[in-house]
Amino acid sequence: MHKQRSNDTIAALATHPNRGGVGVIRISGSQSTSVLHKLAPRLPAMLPSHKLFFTSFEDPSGHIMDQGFAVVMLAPRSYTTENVVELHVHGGSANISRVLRAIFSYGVRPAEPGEFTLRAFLAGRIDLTQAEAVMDMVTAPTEGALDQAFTQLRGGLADRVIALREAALNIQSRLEVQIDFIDEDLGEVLSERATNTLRELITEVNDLAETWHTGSKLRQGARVVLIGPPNAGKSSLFNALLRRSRAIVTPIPGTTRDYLEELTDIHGLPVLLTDTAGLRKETEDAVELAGIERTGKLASEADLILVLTPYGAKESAIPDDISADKVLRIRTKADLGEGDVSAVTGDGIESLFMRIKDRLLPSKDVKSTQVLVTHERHYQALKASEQALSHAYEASATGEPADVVVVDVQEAVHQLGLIVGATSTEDLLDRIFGEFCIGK
Ligand SMILES: Nc1nc2c(ncn2[C@@H]2O[C@H](COP(=O)(O)OP(=O)(O)OP(=O)(O)O)[C@@H](O)[C@H]2O)c(=O)[nH]1
Ligand SMILES: [Mg+2]
Repeated sequence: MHKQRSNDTIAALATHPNRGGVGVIRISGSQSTSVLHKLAPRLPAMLPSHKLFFTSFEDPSGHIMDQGFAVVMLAPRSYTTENVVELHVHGGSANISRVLRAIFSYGVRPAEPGEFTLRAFLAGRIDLTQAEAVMDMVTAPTEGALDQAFTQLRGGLADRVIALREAALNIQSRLEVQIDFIDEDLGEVLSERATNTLRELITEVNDLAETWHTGSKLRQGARVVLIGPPNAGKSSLFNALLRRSRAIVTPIPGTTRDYLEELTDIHGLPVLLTDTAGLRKETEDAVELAGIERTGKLASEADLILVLTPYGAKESAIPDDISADKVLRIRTKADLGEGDVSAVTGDGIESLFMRIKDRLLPSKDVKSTQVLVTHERHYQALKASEQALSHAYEASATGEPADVVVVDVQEAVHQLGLIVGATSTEDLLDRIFGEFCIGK
């Protein structure tokens, strides 16, 4: 995808077409300023950097298309570190297409998804975790997710990973020195020190890796499924948790046939909430049976399953294949008697939000601005480096020679380097930047 890593000039709309009064078009590359002067010939020839100018924009035939603002950001003080021009034009899609067409007619090519950010990464202005955070900033569904993205964008995770990689590199170079050592005694002292440092490093890598269980839920959201017998009040509670009337509620058992999914925000945590068809064994209704089958599948994929039992009924059965540690039992219809929540009065809803959040985020008191691992890619690389370091530790503790131990330490350095992009492959970059939207 990013085969041409050349210095050609690229352009794209950076905002969403038709969704705003203003559309921002970004041009990056050595030709960007000369293209601006073709588009806006009335601008002074020498434009100061980082200053906004009001101007009109012309197509190649000299016809005035639009008027708006233009700003030049000269290298290296720009997003990509190249010469960048940004145009603020009217945001309609017809207008934007026409201005872009004029830009492309001057030899500029359309930017690929994530290509501006890729250039910022290749120029060393940001590392890979920061590049990934750019996209997270754009897609974050809740403020909690947003805080995490911003922490990562400012280099919170990169700093931690770089420090771990430095520590591993230190051990590696100590081992490399040792390989050439003739003096056996000094070699042994070094080896003992390396073993101790390895043990500390393994703990640190593991501590960071384990924050993924919280971080992934903050970024991607958690799945919470409501199950229970017909008429248990699932759809009513679903609506109460969403704070709006989304699902149909009736006194007729079997009202919900298919499942309903909605994203909600529980104290900053994005939660995909699912209302399901009531579970009853004796039904012969084909639609209801299909719904019940789906409920089982949804429950098996959920992070948390709310099992509802209405006031006065005997405890609802839990399907066999559901693990107990994912279950939170709730007594509904508390306005009629003893219970946890009432969808009618709203009693117990706030404390249910807290209970759901506590169950989903295993580490209590986690601040959303704390450094957490939010991407599976980072988690996998941390785990791989932890494993390599553990191998090295065992080899070192059992007196293996330095040239054996060093191989695993090198692997750990490599894995940590993949996270920040100190080492990267074309494949990896394509995978990461291919998920970006155009214009970022
Ligand atoms: N008093 C009282 N009634 C409730 C409460 N929650 C639900 N109900 C009533 O119970 C009946 C069933 O509610 P639903 O929310 O449709 O139940 P459900 O579990 O989704 O039922 P199915 O979709 O048929 O499986 C309706 O008549 C609701 O008005 C509650 O908290 N208090
Ligand atoms: Mg229902």
